[in-house]
Amino acid sequence: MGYTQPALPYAENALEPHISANTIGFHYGKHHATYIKKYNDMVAGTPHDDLNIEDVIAATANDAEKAGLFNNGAQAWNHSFYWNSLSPNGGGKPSGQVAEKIDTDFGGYEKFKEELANAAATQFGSGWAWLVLDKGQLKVVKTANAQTPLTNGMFPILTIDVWEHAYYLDYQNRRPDYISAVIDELLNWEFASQNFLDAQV
Ligand code: MN3
Repeated sequence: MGYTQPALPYAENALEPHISANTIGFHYGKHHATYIKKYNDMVAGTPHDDLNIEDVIAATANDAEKAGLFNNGAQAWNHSFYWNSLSPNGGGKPSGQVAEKIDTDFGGYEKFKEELANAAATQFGSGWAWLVLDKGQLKVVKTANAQTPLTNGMFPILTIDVWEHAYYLDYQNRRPDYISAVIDELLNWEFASQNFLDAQV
């Protein structure tokens, strides 16, 4: 059935000055679009073409012969989730049920923030840092390359892309500065709250 790139949920310049329109233009318009094109080219005419993308990701995880399909499908999904994890009105402390759960499971927002920033900074090479709900508990995890917590039975709540293409035009080698800007100014807690509620069902 293929996968259609979702519209960016804000203008390309909406995350400035923290992430530039130039970065979003390449990241959404080239990197994400290319993963989706390759995924659609690879899945077309195969038995996997009857499945939605989440099921294709699950079916191809850890299958070396399907690595190309998995990598492009997972990157298509991860990036769609990342665009929604950011908001021009985001950042700072959450409120509501997800905030209470962060207090319970991490011992407060500041400890959560430190753990997320540390995971994002220490992911060696390309990958992702995530807030997930795992067996009823909020956790921070990191994944390499295209890997996604979807295939480990976890519910993603928020993500930060730490591939160099996510920050290099704006921050060059200063990955920690990009991470701080995302956490303090951009994380979309409305999206997180909705994911947290959906994961309870
Ligand atoms: Mn990326």
